[in-house]
Amino acid sequence: MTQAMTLAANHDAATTAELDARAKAILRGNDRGGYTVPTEGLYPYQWNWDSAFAAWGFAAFDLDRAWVELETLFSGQWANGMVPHILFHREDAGYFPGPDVWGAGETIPSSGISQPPVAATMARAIFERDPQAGAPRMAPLYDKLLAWHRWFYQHRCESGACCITHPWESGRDNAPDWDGALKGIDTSNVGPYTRRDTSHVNPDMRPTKRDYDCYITLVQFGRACDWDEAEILANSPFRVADPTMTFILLRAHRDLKWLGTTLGHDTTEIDGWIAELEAGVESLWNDDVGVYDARDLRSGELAGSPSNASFLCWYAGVSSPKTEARLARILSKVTYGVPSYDPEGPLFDHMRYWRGPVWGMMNTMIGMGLADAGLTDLATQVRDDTAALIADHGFAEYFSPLDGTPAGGGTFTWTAAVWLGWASPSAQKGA
Ligand code: 9WN
Repeated sequence: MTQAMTLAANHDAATTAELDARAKAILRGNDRGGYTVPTEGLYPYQWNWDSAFAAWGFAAFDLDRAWVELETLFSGQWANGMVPHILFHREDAGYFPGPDVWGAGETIPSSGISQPPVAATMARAIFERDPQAGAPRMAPLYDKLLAWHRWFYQHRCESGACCITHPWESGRDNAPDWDGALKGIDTSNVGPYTRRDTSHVNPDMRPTKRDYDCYITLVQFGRACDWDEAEILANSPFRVADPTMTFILLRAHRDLKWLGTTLGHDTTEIDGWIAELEAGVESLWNDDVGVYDARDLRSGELAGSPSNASFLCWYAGVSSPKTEARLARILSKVTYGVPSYDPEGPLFDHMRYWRGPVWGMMNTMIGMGLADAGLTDLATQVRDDTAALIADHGFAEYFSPLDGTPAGGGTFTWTAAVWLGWASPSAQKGA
């Protein structure tokens, strides 16, 4: 029994039913009418991959609301197929950078970049709960998902890996994966701005000032290009192939193909995308560090960052015995897996955002992948660690892998969704 499992077994603070009820109340409480904010205050808008997880969480108790979440997300889709990483439905001074800084959006003011495409995978899971009722909702959504996946193929896939044009696009904002690529960015013209995140949460748990200068410089660059992908591709100082994006997109393609086949569509185009990513993903393997790694497409260099993105390989249907051993080792070093960065790595920081803390929704994808691959012991360990973390430390945005200290925002949507959809003992009974 791992340390986390022992903690879970011992805890008597709340029953499963109480935790299920709390998780549902968090989703309801973060519901702003058709979309769910990640958490009150810190993130007052609709975020892309958060919303896909929210939809899946709602599906545990309100299928109609689950479909509405995805429908609202795709109502902000651009004509070129891109689905933005933030939809600014209603202005809120509590978040920076807001719509005035991004200067983007078509039907709805939005950011100018995307986020990891978990939506097809979550749409499939929701559809499978009740295919008959879901069919009229899934049919129009399928076309929109297909257009988004085509956008990834056209604008983000290079040599078989999926890249990002901004650290925020990966969803792992300040992961050490981007440190090298960000080093050369000149931020001297960024101008004055006021961050809002550090007034909501402890700055030590957030990206640094230098990180933010780079983030805002890249937003200003994209806006100066009028968010034209060809111009961004040609001239952006930041273009990095990302294991998170690559594995999540590969998995999403497989689920989209399943949906297309089920709905009676020709999926030949998707087959081509799958074949390219299957072949290309190995270009991200870093044999020196023993992980799937980020690669700076400007310099060609691998980042040398042992992050939890590497453990998404099974979720994408990619088997990797070396990665199994690495995961087992990392889990043996922490109280709660899976840390976002190897605790034995030089940059490990147990409370700083994507440089060490555990994220429940990453664990969910890792755990699901392990289960699909038949790696039952590891899958169970990752799920039990996640359940113990939430049961003992609440529904926080992220947590210390060393002692479970909750960090970032509280009453967090995707943590509640992860509980309802996967980590809760009641989710396992229903599975
Ligand atoms: C920038 C909403 C989002 C998540 C990201 C997470 C964080 C935003 C921020 O919050 O990023 O997109 O302002 O820090 O890194 O994964 O989608 O929960």
